[in-house]
Amino acid sequence: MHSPSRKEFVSLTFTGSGNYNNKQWRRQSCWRKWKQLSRLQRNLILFTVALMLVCGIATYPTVTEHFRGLTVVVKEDEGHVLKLVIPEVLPESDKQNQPLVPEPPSEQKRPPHKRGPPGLQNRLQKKGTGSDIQVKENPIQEAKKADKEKGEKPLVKRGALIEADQATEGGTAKEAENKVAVPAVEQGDHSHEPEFDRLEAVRDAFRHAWKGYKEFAWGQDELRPISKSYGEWFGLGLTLIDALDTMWILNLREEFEEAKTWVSTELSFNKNVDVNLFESTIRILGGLLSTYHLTGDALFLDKAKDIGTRLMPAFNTPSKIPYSDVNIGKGTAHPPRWTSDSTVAEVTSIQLEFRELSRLTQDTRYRAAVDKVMQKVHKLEGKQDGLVPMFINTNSGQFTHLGVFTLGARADSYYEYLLKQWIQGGQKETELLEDYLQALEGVKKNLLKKSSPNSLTFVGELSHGQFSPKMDHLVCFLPGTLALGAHHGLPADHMELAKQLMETCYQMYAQMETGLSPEIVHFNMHEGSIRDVDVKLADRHNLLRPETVESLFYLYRFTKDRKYRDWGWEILQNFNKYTKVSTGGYTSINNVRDPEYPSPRDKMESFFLGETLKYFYLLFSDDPELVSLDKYVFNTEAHPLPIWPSAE
Ligand code: DMJ
Repeated sequence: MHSPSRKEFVSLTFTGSGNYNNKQWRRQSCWRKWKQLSRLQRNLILFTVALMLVCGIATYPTVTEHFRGLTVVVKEDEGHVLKLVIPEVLPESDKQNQPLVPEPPSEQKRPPHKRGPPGLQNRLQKKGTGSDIQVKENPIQEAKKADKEKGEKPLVKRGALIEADQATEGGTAKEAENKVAVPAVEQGDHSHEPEFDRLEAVRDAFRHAWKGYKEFAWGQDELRPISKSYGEWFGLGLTLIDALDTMWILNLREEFEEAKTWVSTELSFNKNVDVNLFESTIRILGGLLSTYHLTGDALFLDKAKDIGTRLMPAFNTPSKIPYSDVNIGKGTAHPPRWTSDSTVAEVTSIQLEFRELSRLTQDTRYRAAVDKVMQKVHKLEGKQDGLVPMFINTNSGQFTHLGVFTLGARADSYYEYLLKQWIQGGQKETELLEDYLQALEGVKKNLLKKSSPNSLTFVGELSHGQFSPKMDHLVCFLPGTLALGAHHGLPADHMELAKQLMETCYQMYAQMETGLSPEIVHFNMHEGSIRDVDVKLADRHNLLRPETVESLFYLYRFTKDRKYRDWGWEILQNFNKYTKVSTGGYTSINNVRDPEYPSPRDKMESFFLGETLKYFYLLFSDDPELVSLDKYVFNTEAHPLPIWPSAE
């Protein structure tokens, strides 16, 4: 019998001086040593060898494809490490639902430029070298392949949804983050897919958004999709009205009829409520007017006239520059509590709607009020090369906070409406055109710069002579507006600039880990920068805004360059992946830089239905007569209004 101590310690020694040529001796020696081992030791060795064998087989793809349902291939490390869950060790029921979970990329793991160099990003993905994960030979993929071989439409699998059920209303950002389901679908190349599929995908997205609104927020201003509730702003069914013409354009007639019934039976503007003049003009008045034009239904014109008339007290100011807020029930108006200033973009981006209301009703008061604002602003001092400050005083009628210039928040749609009013009125109002052209020269001279290292053209800001390379997502309306101007006969270099800025706006999406743009970016300008775009912590949110998709639509309509559609398709897929809530609706998110925890904000803005989805649909539609840009001009909330016949 061996002593316990001998059993416990065995050393296998291989000496360099042994007779290695004597094979028989070696076999005998090994066998003897093997026999000397305890059963436990032999079992341990056998188990280790077996484990190594299994691991070897499991990582050898051509073998595993025959035995396993799923093979995961990491194509390129872009900061993600995959945790593999081998399906065989799971119960059958779990296998079907098991996502591939990318580990949250730590700061060290993150390469500085995650999504490939600008300009290359799209091409990389198309070649299939840029995507993180490919799922091969699982049943869905096989079914897709089989469908394709049969010539049938392949099954399009979507990303995992944000699970509303798992989130708490009013939870902390961290709590909310933990509720986000992780996407489980590959990002492949869909550029070959027929436009029909893309149009259907937009209709699906609309239906999904509408489902949430209908179930949890019907007749209210905004859906809160995570908490399955709603938010009130004006208490006027903002989302429903903003979405009316989108439903018409997307040919969602059933949904449209339901909404129309609500407008005719429930919508009343006789309410003691303060509304923002600009927001209610562009969303409600604009939405009702365009729906009237598309449908010919007088109900919408009656409602438009009602709200338009109730907003008029806003213009009763010493300067005739309107107040920001109106009580539509009492007929009183006032500036915000803390100032007597109004925002320049707000007082100069209500003209298309009030002018059209005058034309339709033959009541000149609406147009007179808004034209006066434009005439005053045209003459004001305080501009720099046609660029306007962000505030204007309702008493003095003068610009305030002088010396700060942006094409982003508080000034953006001033520039947009200069051009669009000129188009709306049949290109006769030369002051508007002059102001527009001068402002563009001002942009080129003061705000237009190139980023490093990839020379993206961007529009920054100016503060008392100091340039800041900050650009709001809101500025991405500009490529579309420039292209629209060029289409209506303005210089061809406007179109060239539009194309450059369009690329920049696309990169604001493509360079983010979720493929969705943040609210604000800062461009790098110094030589030797590693990447073009930086995002500050406070600016990482995405509100489902439309501007980039809007510009893609214009650029595609005028150039027919398919890349604009493909960029739009990528963005739509990323909205589906990171902002879609499983129980209905889409949510704005807090963090576009973290695909694992985009952190839902629990709010679906009305412009997602009014603008973003509408522009997606128009981008993918092949019908140039579906809201022809020679017949209509879109207001800043994507509501098409007619270009006036030349006689008017
Ligand atoms: C919309 O209400 C309008 O497009 C407006 O001009 C800017 N803000 C939002 C969308 O981002």
